[in-house]
Amino acid sequence: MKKANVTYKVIFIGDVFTGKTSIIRKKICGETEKGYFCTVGNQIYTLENESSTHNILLQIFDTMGSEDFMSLTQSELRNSSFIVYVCSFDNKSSLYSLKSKWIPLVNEIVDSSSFYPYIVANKCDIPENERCFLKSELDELSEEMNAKLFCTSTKENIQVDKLFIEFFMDIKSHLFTSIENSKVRIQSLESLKSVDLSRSSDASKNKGCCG
Ligand SMILES: Nc1nc2c(ncn2[C@@H]2O[C@H](COP(=O)(O)OP(=O)(O)OP(=O)(O)O)[C@@H](O)[C@H]2O)c(=O)[nH]1
Ligand SMILES: [Mg+2]
Repeated sequence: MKKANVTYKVIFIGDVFTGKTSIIRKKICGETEKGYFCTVGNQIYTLENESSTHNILLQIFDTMGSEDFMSLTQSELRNSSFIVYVCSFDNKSSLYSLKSKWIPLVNEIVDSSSFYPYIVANKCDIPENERCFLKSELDELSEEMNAKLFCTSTKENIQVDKLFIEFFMDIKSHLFTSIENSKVRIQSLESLKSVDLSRSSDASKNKGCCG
């Protein structure tokens, strides 16, 4: 049986220098960024995976963290199945920005039930005593938002693969639920049909009674 093709969009957002590009390129190209090259324009990468019934294509949008380009990012948020909020352990304000800027921006544009929120705290190779915020602050935020939390390091290759595997796991369970839902829909349509039939026989009975 030919498998159906499905495409899901993932968008990485967050302040400059948090490591959005590094995370994506670590997974897609296997490379660790040596220097800093600020992203210019939204870059799109693709990643494929299969389930027993579908070929799944992940379209990954790498955005610019700079305030000047927020309108470009804004237009890409729509139709995203996954929104990944990125902050980094070397910068306290990158976490603060998620709360004050990025999360409100998303809430303004898209319905919270239309995507899976993820929080990524990058640069977890930085020793705990040198980090600019505590893991407990992330736990609190992820719980509040019902978001999955990943602490990644592209430098030491920590949790980068796991993050992308999790997208596919969510997609597979979503697809499975949709298939199950469509089965339920078919079943309920069948039961509706039998209700309709009995109603029409009732109606004809009534008609006979009144006529
Ligand atoms: N220590 C450490 N540094 C990292 C890690 N990931 C990325 N970096 C460094 O952080 C800097 C910023 O990385 P980028 O991936 O370019 O950041 P960005 O979020 O894409 O930045 P913009 O495109 O400007 O929004 C670079 O110098 C990277 O080498 C990490 O896991 N650990
Ligand atoms: Mg970038």
